[in-house]
Amino acid sequence: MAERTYTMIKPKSVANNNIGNIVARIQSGGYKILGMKMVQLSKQDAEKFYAIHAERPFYGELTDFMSSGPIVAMVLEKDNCVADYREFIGATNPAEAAEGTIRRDFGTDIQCNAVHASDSLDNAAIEIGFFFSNRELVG
Ligand code: 3AN
Repeated sequence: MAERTYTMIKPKSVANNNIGNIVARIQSGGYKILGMKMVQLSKQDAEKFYAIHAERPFYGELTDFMSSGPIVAMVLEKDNCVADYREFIGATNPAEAAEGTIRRDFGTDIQCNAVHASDSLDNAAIEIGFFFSNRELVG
C-alpha cells in the first residue's frame, strides 16, 4: 500500500554539496518526491522536532548540529515506504550501514549520518505536518 514518509538531508550533507547526489539516490530507489524545501531550523525548532530524544545524552549536541545550517526537507511516497526507506538509508551509524546505502556513502559519523527518516507511520504523519502544509504536497 502506498505510504508516505518524512526525510531530511542533514546540515553537513547540505554543506558538503551532496543534496543532488542524495536526491538522485532517493529517486533511483523508486521513491516519489511529493514535497521538498530547504530551511534552517532554529535551536528551538530542532528541540521540538527531536523532543522524543530529550532525555538522551546527545540531545543538546544533536539539536545544535541540526540547527547549524540549512536542511532539505522532503516527503516521499512508495509502497511500504516507511520500513523500506529505513532499510534503504542504512543503520544509524554509517560505519555499520550496509554497502550502497545513503548513510554508508554520505554519512561521516553517528550524528552526521546524512539523512533523517521517520521510524513509524504515525511519526511520519507528525513529521510531515511539522514541515509541510497539504498545499505544499503534490499528488
Ligand atoms: P535513526 O535516525 O536511525 O532513527 P535514532 O532515532 O536512534 O536513529 O537517533 C536520532 C538521531 O540522533 C540520529 N539520526 C543521529 O543523528 C543522532 N544520534 C543517535 N545516536 C547518537 C549517538 N550515540 N551520538 C550522537 N548522536 C546520535
